[in-house]
Amino acid sequence: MTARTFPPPAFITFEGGEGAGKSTQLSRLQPRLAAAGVPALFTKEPGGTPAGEQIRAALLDPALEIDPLAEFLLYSASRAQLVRTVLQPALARGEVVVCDRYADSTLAYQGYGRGLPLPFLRSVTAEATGGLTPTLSVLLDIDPAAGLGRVAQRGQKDRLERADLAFHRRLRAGFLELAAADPERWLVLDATRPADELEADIWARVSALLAQ
Ligand code: Z5A
Repeated sequence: MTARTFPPPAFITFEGGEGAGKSTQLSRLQPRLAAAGVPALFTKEPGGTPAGEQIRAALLDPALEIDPLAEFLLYSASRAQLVRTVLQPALARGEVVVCDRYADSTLAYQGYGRGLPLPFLRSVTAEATGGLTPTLSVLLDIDPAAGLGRVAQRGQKDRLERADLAFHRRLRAGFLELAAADPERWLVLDATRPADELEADIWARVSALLAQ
């Protein structure tokens, strides 16, 4: 019997503003990978570990005022824990890792959004990630007014959803700039298109990556 050869480990991230449809597309990618027999680990940032979930609760608590530098370091702490205890071990086991947000969210939100210097963010992020960079990043791009409109029905807003529209416009422009600087890594999709079409485009790119 011929041994089954699995694709090489790949690290795929989903990025975008609020309400862009990341969770929707992640929940569609998961069964497709499973049906293809690809061992995959799905996780998210901030969070994905017991320590990270506690950090997440603080970061998204609307009652807490958190200084931008402290906020950045908390995202980095959650990421350092996730990379070392979850992502690297899964990749070492040969699994495909799919993460809802990763370091590019830091550059977009804390850099372009909050105004912290990008070289400083990149330097600390390189330490936190140990240099682990995504193979593929899917950017679901949406006008912030539309994205925030989609999530408005959810009730109480978290700390970042309460930030003003100008903040969300800056981070959207940031994501687009990051993607334009590294087109090989990024798949940029218009997130206002029907979810079925987006799912098909994402699967086409992911299956091509796994076939390489
Ligand atoms: N953050 C940061 O600042 N720095 C960092 O380094 C990191 C994160 C890692 C995490 O929040 C917060 O942390 C986030 C950035 C910040 N900001 N905030 N707030 P989160 O994990 O709670 O939330 P999120 O990542 O922003 O996800 P979200 O708001 O839940 O949105 P989503 O997952 O992208 O969307 P969705 O839940 O799939 O869809 C939203 C709605 O749109 C829902 O009703 C869907 O049915 C609908 N939808 C989805 N797709 C479509 C299409 N194609 N057409 C029409 N309607 C659609």
